[in-house]
Amino acid sequence: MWTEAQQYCRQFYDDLAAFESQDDIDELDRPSFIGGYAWIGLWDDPEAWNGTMGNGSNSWRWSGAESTSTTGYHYMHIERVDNWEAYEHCMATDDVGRWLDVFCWDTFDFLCYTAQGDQKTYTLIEEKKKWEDAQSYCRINYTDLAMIENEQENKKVLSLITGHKVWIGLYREAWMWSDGSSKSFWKWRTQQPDNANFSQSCVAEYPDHDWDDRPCQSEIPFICQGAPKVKQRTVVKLTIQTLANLSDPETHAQLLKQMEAHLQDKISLTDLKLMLHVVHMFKKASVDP
Ligand SMILES: [Ca+2]
Ligand SMILES: [Ca+2]
Repeated sequence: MWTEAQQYCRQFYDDLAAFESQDDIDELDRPSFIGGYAWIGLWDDPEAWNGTMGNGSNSWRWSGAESTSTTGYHYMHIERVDNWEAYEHCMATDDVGRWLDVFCWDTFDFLCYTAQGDQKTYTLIEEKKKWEDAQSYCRINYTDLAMIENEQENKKVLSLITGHKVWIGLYREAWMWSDGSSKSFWKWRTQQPDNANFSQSCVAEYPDHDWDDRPCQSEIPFICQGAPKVKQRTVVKLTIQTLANLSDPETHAQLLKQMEAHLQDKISLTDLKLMLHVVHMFKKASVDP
């Protein structure tokens, strides 16, 4: 599973591999014996956008605020927010006002709004445009494409648009790198991504380094980035002179406890384990010359 691969890479390396340029790909030393797909760190976590207004870098954003939702309010038709063919990254309403994701290049009537303090006034424009063109129109003539942040505002909207399918001001920038790298470079295989069967939100690369979105549950090899994490071990040697019987378990435990308390004050260790090796030293009897 992709998430298990992510967990593994984070534990033993830095993270799943991210690629921001062709140079990054050229540096990749992919073992030739792995012939099939291997997970990389790119995904489009549905929990950030599927029926929810999340705060991920791939979540829905309001055009009017250039940011994700602060109220979490939405009126999505959840089964229809499905990122069909992996390219439904703009939000329109159906004719009863429920929100669904559609291709940004589709053309619909649209809803602009004007902000006056906390109040929003909505205006229906009956002119079919692509999302981006509708956004430009609203920004020139009003405040922006409609931003709807609570039920009260949605009531105003519903009374205006019933019977129309309209653009509202929601869009998202799909995909995110597990390590937070910027999404500036793409290496998709022809006709990918396609979100086949509405179930592909994790990305694997082929041996030729082209990318394909695949079902996240697939058990396939994966590519981590970063040097392997090595556990650091510090050995401290102490010499103790005592008359106590150190082979007695209770004395042994007591001594360990005291040493631990003593050491924790002096050095900061996250995982302190003490082992006591008892060495009996016998002093040779000195002989007077
Ligand atoms: Ca859809
Ligand atoms: Ca695919």
